[in-house]
Amino acid sequence: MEQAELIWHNGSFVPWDEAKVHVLSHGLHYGTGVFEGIRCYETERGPAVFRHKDHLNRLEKSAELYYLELPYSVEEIAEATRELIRRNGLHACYIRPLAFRGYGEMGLYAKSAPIEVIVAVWPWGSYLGDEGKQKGIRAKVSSWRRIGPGGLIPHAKASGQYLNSILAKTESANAGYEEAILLDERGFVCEGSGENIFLVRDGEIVTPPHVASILDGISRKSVIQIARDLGYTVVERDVARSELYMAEEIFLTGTAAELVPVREVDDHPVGEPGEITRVIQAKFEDALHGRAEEYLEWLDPVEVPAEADQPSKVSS
Ligand code: PPE
Repeated sequence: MEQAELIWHNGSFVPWDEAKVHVLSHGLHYGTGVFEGIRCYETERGPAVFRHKDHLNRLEKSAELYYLELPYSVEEIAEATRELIRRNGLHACYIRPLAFRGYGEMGLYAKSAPIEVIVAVWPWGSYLGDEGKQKGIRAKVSSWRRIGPGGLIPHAKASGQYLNSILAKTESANAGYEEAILLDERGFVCEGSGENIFLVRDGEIVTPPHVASILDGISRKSVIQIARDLGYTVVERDVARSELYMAEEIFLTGTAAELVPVREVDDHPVGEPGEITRVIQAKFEDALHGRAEEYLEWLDPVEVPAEADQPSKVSS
C-alpha cells in the first residue's frame, strides 16, 4: 500500500511506522472494532471529504451497537481527520477511521480494555480497477451467505464481520472473478463483498432493502437520491438470484469502489455498461469531485493554507 507520513492515534499525530498496538489488543483476538471507509477528493475549491459527517455518524452508531464507547466525538474525529489530511499534504485520499478495544483485559466481557481510535489516510486508487469502472467487472455469486441479523449486526460496520466478506472475496478471486455477490440468509440478493448492488429491470432501478441484511451504504443512499433527482424510479425490494441473470444493467456502489458496472454474473453476460449506469455514474463522479452544484453540501472542505498548497501525493 501507499503510505503517508502521519497517522492520528488516540489524539496524537504519530509517524506512520510508529502507529503500533500491543499483540494482546482485544480487537486483534476477537474482532472488536468498528471502522469506516471515507474518501477525500480534489475539487476546484480544494480537498473535500465526501459525506464526512454521515460516515462518522455511522461509525458512532456501529460502536454503540457493539457496546464500544467512543472516547472522541464525531466532531473531534472529523477535525482530527481534516488536520491529518493537511499535515500529510494530501489532496485526494482514502480515509480509514478505526475504533477498537485495545490492550488491558482478555476474555469476552473486557470492559476495562480501553477503546483506541486511529485515523489513517493514504492515496488509494480504484478498488476494482480503472478498467473495471469503465468496462464493468465479472462477478460470481458466493457460496457464502451474507451474515444475518440472527448472529451479527449487518447494519454495523464492524471489523470481525469482515471475515464473511473475506471468505466471499477470496472464493471469487480464486475462481478468477473480480467480485463476489452475496445472497442473504433467505437466499435473496444482498450485496457485494464491499459494495451495495443495483439492477435495472424494465427500465426501473432496483436495489435490495434493509431487511436483506445490507450495509446501509452511503454511496447507495447518494446514488438513490441522484437517480431519483434524474427522474428514474428506484425501488427497494427483494431481488431473486435469477434476476441477476436477467437484468438489463447491474452496478455496484461503495466508497472504495465508487460506482462500478457489472458486465457478467456467473458467466451470464449482462453486457457493456448500459445507459442508465453511465448517466448515474457520471453524475455520481461529478458529485464526488465537487462538479455538481446541487450536491455540494455533501462535501466537507479541508481548508489548506495557501503556502502548504503543494500536493505531495495525489490519487484519483
Ligand atoms: N457493503 C459492505 C459490506 C461494505 O464493506 C461497503 C463499504 C459497502 C457495502 C458500501 O458502503 P459505503 O462505502 O458506505 O457506500 N466498504 C468499504 C470497505 C472496503 C475495504 O476493502 O476495506 C469501503 O468501500 O470503503
